[in-house]
Amino acid sequence: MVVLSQPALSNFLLLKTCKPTPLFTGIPVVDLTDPDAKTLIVKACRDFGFFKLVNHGVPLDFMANLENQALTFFRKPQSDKDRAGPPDPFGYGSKRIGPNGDVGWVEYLLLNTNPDVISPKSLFIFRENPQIFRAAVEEYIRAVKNMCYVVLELMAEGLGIAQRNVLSRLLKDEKSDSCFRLNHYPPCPEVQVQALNGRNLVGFGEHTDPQIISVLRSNSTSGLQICLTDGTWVSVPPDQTSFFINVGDTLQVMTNGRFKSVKHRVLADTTKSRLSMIYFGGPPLSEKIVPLPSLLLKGEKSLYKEFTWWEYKKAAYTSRLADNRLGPFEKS
Ligand code: GA4
Repeated sequence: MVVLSQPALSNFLLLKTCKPTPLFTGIPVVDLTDPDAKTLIVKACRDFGFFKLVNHGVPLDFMANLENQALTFFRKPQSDKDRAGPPDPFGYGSKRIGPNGDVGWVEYLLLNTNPDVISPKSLFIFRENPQIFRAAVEEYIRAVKNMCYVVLELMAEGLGIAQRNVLSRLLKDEKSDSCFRLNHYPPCPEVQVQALNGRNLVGFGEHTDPQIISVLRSNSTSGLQICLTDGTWVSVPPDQTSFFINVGDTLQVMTNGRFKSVKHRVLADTTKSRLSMIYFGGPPLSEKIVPLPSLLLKGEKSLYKEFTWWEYKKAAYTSRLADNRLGPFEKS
């Protein structure tokens, strides 16, 4: 990976670049109305830690509305947007990701998914057109959460677990520590395209998501890449009508490594802007993260030390994006 240091791009950032790869045609697709959905979900989570979900039942209007509202926010003058920051962790952020020096060609809004907790900053985010933007976020999140419960219940069934809600209960819990992110990747500046020499700016560097599950929807601009189990990076063909589901680190532990949290990253486009919205479903802070007992075969031991979601999250926030965050929690 080449490091590009261009004062014209920014006077303080070292932005990475990356070679785009051809669009991959092998992404598993799960139709939520298919009687076989549970089997296909489990297979995709084992083989890829990732799949595309179609016939999901979330109205396309909800996606389009939120996309429009988000773009209205991101088109505001920088000084207006900055008043909704910094992201500590919720609020508006630009180029800096997390607290430990990661950067990317991205601006974003990180929000709590609990509508009862309205921080002064989110009040600011929603200040202009409050009803419209806030309602669009809430309507979208409500629908995506419900769909996500269905996916997690099918997943439990597919894993042969009698207690269908063993995973979904963690997200349904009123103390569920879930969050929501709107990412805007502006096109790479015209003057820089030549300097990039066929490479793209990294919008969001490679990482795995710490939570149980992530549900992503983007506009029709490509950029998302996932890392296959053999280490190859492939580009995910965008589909604005579908969702992309990621296995997170917590689900990897709860399945004792049967599912792998998928490494992914986003490259900025040279001409089009990319807008993505991601719901990160996490458990309550006090939840002990251990393999699901009903999944363990006779004599099978946990591959991981015991920890709570709070302990994992604390450790995650002292890590860099590309770190192997589960490493220190693996039993030697
Ligand atoms: C990755 C997944 C989610 O976007 C996120 C990210 C968080 C942040 O942007 O503040 C983190 C990153 C994410 C993992 C490691 C830490 C925390 C940035 C970072 C360097 C909101 C999350 O929960 O973890």
